[in-house]
Amino acid sequence: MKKVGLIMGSDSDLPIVQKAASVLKELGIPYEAHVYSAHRTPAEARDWTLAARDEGFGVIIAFAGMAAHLAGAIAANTTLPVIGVPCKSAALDGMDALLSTVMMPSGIPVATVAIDGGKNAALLAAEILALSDEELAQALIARREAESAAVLKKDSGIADRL
Ligand code: RP5
Repeated sequence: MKKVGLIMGSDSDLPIVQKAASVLKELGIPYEAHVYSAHRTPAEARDWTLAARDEGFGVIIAFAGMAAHLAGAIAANTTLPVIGVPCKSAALDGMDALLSTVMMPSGIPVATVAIDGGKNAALLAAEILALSDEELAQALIARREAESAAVLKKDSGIADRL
């Protein structure tokens, strides 16, 4: 199976990266994590990205806060699918990173998930890999069914809580 690259702009993004890593682990998807900043280590971020396809990566998830250009900078150097996770910071509550990540100019796509949306980023990466992996596709269907069952269980108990 192809690997997922988890690239964070700073280790302060780690709690959001952990949300993604735990979903990938649960689904048995191999991943590799790095701290590469688009502005502090642009050469390392570029070199890793240029080698990613040959190294067996199928999807890259980029996590960054503030003026978050990491996902876009990575997407500029690969045609692998790049998922951007805007990370919340103190000043603007993540709106800065959300807009910086989602408003990519035409031609270089970044699939942006919610602010601090590490879990959905991993699930989206899994869905992309599942296009060519039937076992993973079935695991995602089973996961959805378990989530539906959990909601229906809450539904059947809600009257007792009112
Ligand atoms: C971004 O700036 C990082 O992705 C992080 O979310 C934010 C703060 O970085 P540090 O101050 O932790 O280095 O580049």
